[in-house]
Amino acid sequence: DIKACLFDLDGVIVDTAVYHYRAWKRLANELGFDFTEEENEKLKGVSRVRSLELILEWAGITKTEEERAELAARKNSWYVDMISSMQPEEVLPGAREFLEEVRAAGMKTALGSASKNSGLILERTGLLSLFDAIVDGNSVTASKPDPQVFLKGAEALNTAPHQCVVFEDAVAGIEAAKAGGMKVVGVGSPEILHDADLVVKGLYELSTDLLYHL
Ligand code: B16
Ligand code: MG
Repeated sequence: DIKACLFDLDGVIVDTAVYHYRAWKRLANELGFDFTEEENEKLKGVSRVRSLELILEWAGITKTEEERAELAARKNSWYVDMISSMQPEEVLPGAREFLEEVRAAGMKTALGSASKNSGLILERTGLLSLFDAIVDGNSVTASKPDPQVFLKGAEALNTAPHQCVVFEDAVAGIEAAKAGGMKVVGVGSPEILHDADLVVKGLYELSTDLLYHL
């Protein structure tokens, strides 16, 4: 039986990827280079520190650890500026409704995100009260595909991993869920997310009875 649902944030609940992209692009442009939208895809679900390392690698640029910390902080200040004015309307189609349905069916909910800004995003979009636990970039030491973020979520909800379903848009997140012994629903394209137990285009396609067939 499924007792808990663990949700990724960016790409599943909200589309903050566009804001991440704008802020990283501005940083890259200030440093005198650019990166493609295709490269940007590789930053989804990846931590802030690792994202910067990848962008610098693509540009063939080396920076000291201290410089990297300053650059990541600069990008984050622009990103935080943008998400500070997010609105409840920016929640992806069906996400709020699905969270409500899951809770009404007696299941617990947790967030499992790489972001250190998840609290602000959930507050701005009015979703905070729909989560029983929040596990995000502030509480993990290993990033997806490591299962830590989801294992901590299961633990916070007092639920065994095999009784949890993870909702994820990133390949690394699907791997993390599988490594943690959980069921996983991919949100996005079936060609990319083929290791998931089920793939949907968005949470609007789901209802709780589909979860019992996973
Ligand atoms: P922050 P998720 C991830 O969110 C984003 O997909 C990724 O692009 C970002 O770098 C990461 O959060 C860290 O975000 O800079 O706010 O700590 O998909 O894991 O919810
Ligand atoms: Mg994501």
